[in-house]
Amino acid sequence: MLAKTSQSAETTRDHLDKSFGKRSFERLASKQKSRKKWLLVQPVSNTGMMVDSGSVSIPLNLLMVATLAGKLFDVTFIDERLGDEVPDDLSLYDVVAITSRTLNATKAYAIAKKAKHQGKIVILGGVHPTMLHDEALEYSTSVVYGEIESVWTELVTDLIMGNMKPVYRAKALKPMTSMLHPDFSFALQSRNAKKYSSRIPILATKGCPVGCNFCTTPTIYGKHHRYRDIDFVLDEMRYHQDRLDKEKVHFSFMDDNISFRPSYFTDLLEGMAKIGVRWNANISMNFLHKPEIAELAGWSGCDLMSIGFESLNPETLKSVHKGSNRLDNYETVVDNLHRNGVAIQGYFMFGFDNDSEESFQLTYDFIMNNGIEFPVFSLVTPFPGTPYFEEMKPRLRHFDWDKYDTYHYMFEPQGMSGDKMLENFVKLQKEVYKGKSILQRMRGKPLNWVWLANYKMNRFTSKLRPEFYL
Ligand code: B12
Ligand code: SF4
Repeated sequence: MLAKTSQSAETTRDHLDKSFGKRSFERLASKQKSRKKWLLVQPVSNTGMMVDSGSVSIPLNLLMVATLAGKLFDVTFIDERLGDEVPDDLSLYDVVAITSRTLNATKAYAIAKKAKHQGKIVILGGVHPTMLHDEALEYSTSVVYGEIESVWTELVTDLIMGNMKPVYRAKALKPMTSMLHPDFSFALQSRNAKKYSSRIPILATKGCPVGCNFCTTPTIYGKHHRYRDIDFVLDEMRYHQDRLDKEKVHFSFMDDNISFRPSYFTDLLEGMAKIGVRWNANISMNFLHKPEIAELAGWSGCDLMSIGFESLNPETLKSVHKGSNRLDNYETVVDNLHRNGVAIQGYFMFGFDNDSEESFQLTYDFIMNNGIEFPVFSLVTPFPGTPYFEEMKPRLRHFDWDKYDTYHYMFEPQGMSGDKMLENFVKLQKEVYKGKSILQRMRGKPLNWVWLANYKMNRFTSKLRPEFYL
């Protein structure tokens, strides 16, 4: 029994490191007196905006935690966004582990506080606790900085030894080659699981070398771009095809920026084309101005690319260090994708200091002239831990994490008053999603879920008012 051994924690860790390499996790589990019971929680945010409503995606981040923990411990998985509830009495559990982004940090902390009062070991992970670990430690026993895989050996040893540290932060990130296949049964066993989007989350790469100053990825994962063996990714896809007994399974890549390494990306596309899946992903524009990449993407089953156009204003793009976006390429990128049957979810941000009333008009013209199928508008939000947050801190209107959902007004831009900005922001959304505009943007497009998404947005935007964003 490990907890009573006279070995020092250090020696035990060495032993466990070897065990993880050579022996199975199950072998280690058998060394515990009784399997510890973990409760894993995906909290629902308090925001009133359309973020955690409707069909939500299976949280791959917490699923990875469950997959690792499930090898050694008994795991219960709760996703509050589905309507699952965290019990008031947590006596069934030894460890309560919660994932958190900024928009649900208040909720995560409330659960953590309750669990800590009941004497549980509380572990907080995810982007927000990573960025503000001192704040997160007020509510927890330990905080995991960044990905769990890179600190798992140390964390699990300390847990079994009863010797938890406040912060787990890897000196070096593990290669992704050995990333385990996520075990979806943890998420799918909920009686509310049908509320999950049918698109299956999958990961091929992590990290992004672009370095936008408003994004957390460069801070947490550096500018490295790590990737999994393509065969592992395709194996995981085939597993789901077998599980669901169909070929055209839809996958949603959770990668920060899947296209960064062109040869890896094109090999992956060729692999997917062979097995006949459908997929969508976040992508930066770097290579999409090349017609052959868009052609390969369409041929390999891509039905949607999510692209951060962010702004039509070159000064703004420069100010946020979005070097991958070249305005000259915007129309070519869109045209290349459209010619290959790939729809575009285009992200546009407002509220920058360089924004003027003209920025809204330019964005409207770009969207309408280029038939962007699914435009998403947000307000620029400096997230804690990013260079942009440090820069904007003195000007931020509040630190109410519930409103850090990219749909709240954060600071007065230099180029126009806040009122004017919000008035234009709402007007733009209403214009783009009014019936006539939808018909214009979607002319000739296949009748599928994108029309439905537009219909929902039409209903949502028709009720919008500037004060919703305050
Ligand atoms: C894919 C993605 C999405 C997808 C899927 C989200 C989902 N439900 O999983 C979609 C498009 C739906 C989405 C939506 C949003 N997103 Co998003 N998204 C991402 C992205 C690119 C990857 C996330 C991911 O799944 N990575 C793969 C997993 C396996 O890795 P991971 O998240 O790093 O998880 C590891 C660690 O965090 C850690 N960990 C995580 N949880 C826990 C818990 C415990 C207990 C432990 C020990 C460890 C641990 O271990 C995990 C496994 O390695 C990130 C950028 C990023 N790299 O984080 C932005 C990011 C998370 N999104 C962001 C934002 C702002 C949003 C939205 C608010 C945008 C909007 N207005 O709609 C919504 C919020 C949705 C929600 N309710 O959370 C921000 C959040 C910033 C912040 N500080 O909160 C990020 C960081 C991007 C950025 N701007 O910097 N997003
Ligand atoms: S391109 Fe996307 S993922 Fe990469 S740093 Fe910029 S916002 Fe983050």
